[in-house]
Amino acid sequence: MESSTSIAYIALGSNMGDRHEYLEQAIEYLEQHPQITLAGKSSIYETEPVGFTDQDAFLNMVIAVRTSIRPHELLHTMLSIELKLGRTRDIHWGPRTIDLDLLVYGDTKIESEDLHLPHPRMEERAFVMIPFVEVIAQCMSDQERITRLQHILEGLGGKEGVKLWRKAH
Ligand code: PH2
Ligand code: MG
Ligand code: MG
Repeated sequence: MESSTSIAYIALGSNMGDRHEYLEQAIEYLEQHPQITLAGKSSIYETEPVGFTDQDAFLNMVIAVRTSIRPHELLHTMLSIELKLGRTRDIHWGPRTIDLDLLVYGDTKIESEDLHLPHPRMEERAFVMIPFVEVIAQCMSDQERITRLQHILEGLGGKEGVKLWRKAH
């Protein structure tokens, strides 16, 4: 791996078919990329659908990866994995085999048409913040940032819709 690497955080979600298998397969595909290594993994949570509520419950988790590829190339890799795992885009916010969202890429800030970093709505979503805070505590040494995120999480609504499904070991 090249010397210049960053830690990126990716949210995974599935609410169709074998949800757990889709999460596992997505992680496997990411790890197959020669410039991506897994750096951390949250527990898996079963979560009530947010936004479009007339759909099945999700499994959600967050992973950390160490990578030397740039944010847009990482996003492209994630989109191609979604396609390989049968993702279609029929209903906005509707059911999906797998959804991979890039949350954070190091300290990079991006505002482009297809990519906003950090993810602009992540701090409003308990199904993202609960696993995110769990995994950053494994991977980040920036205690100030961790504490700030823990405070946001404390004040966040919708946490009752997020239940531990499989604890990370
Ligand atoms: N993703 C959405 C919309 N609503 N709700 C839950 N619980 N989990 C998700 O991953 C999710 C959602 C759009 O990406
Ligand atoms: Mg999403
Ligand atoms: Mg998405």
